[in-house]
Formats: sequence, C-alpha cells, structure tokens
Amino acid sequence: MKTKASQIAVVLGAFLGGLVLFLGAIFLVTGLSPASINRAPAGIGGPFHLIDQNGKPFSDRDMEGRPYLVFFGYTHCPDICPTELTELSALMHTLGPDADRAGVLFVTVDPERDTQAVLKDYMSSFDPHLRGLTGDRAAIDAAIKDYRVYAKKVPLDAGDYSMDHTAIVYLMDKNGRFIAPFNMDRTADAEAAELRRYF
Ligand SMILES: [Cu+2]
Repeated sequence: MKTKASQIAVVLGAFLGGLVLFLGAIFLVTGLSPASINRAPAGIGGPFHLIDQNGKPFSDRDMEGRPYLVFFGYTHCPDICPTELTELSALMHTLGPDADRAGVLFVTVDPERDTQAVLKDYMSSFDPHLRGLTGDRAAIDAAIKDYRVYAKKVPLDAGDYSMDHTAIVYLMDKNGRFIAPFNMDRTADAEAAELRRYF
C-alpha cells in the first residue's frame, strides 16, 4: 500500500509534468523559446492600419486604454474560426456592460476574399463587440508578420482554396502590448475574470 507522502508526490509530479507540457506547447505554438518570452514579451503584435467591417480605418490606436483579444482567421473557415468567434461572442456577452471596456479583433488572413462587404455580412452572426478587420495584402501581411502568425493557402478542387492558420487568441494589454496567449478552454466567466484584470 502506498503511503500518503508517496501519493502526494505522484499527484504533484503529474501536475508539474502537465505544467511543463502545457508551457512547452505554448512556446511551440508561438514559436518562442522561454528565454525570448522573458526577454521580449513585446515581440508579438505592434501597430497596424486596417479597415473594419463598416469600411472605417481601424488601427491599434483605436484600442488604446482597453485590453483586447486578437484572432486571425478567414470567413470561409469551416470550423475553427466560427467556433472561436462563437466562444469570443459568449465571452463578450458574459462581460455585459464591461464589454465596452475590452474588445475582440478578428483579422482576416484571406483579404482577397474577405472584403469589407463579406466581413460585414460574416460578423453580423456574432456579438457586435467583435470587430472584423481586413486591408490590402501588404497591411495584412505586416500584421501577420508582427503577430508571428502562420497562414498558408491550401489549394482545393476547382481553383478553390482553404487557409491553414495559427489559431491562437492573443491577449493584449491596454497599451497594445502582448501579454500571453488567451486560454479559451475555460468557462466564459473565468475568461471574463481574466480580461477584467487588465481594465
Ligand atoms: Cu479558421
């Protein structure tokens, strides 16, 4: 029979092992080593100049004073984007009136198809606090590079294509600095509580 101490050691070991795996996974998906995260947490993100779904110019300055979440994707996405945007909508709904003190930016990695009109139609399915952003190829490429997003065209039949893309939700503080990947595998209440810490 195991002693109490050895049981605790096993549980603790499993927990620490899980933590190492979890952190390792974050560093893998963000493409950063732990050392570079410590040195340069501001290495992700940066100024951008895009167009929102209503056709208005939108830049990082428009989020000044509010923490926000950034997610890259595209409207033709069959699963990940609609799921993520639905969960982000639930988060904004949970924030209630506080949703105005935060924001969610959905940046297209497929500006050729995701025109302002297409984005406007697509975003109407989600919470109004979600802002869809597009722009010319150069502006989108600059945002993709600054956020270290992976986005690649995958040809399908008949000239059609899908996009492989990074599915990280980036948590930015009210000065536009990257804090950490935002964990969406939680209840909307837990997510809202974390976002409120950065108001
Ligand atoms: Cu997607």
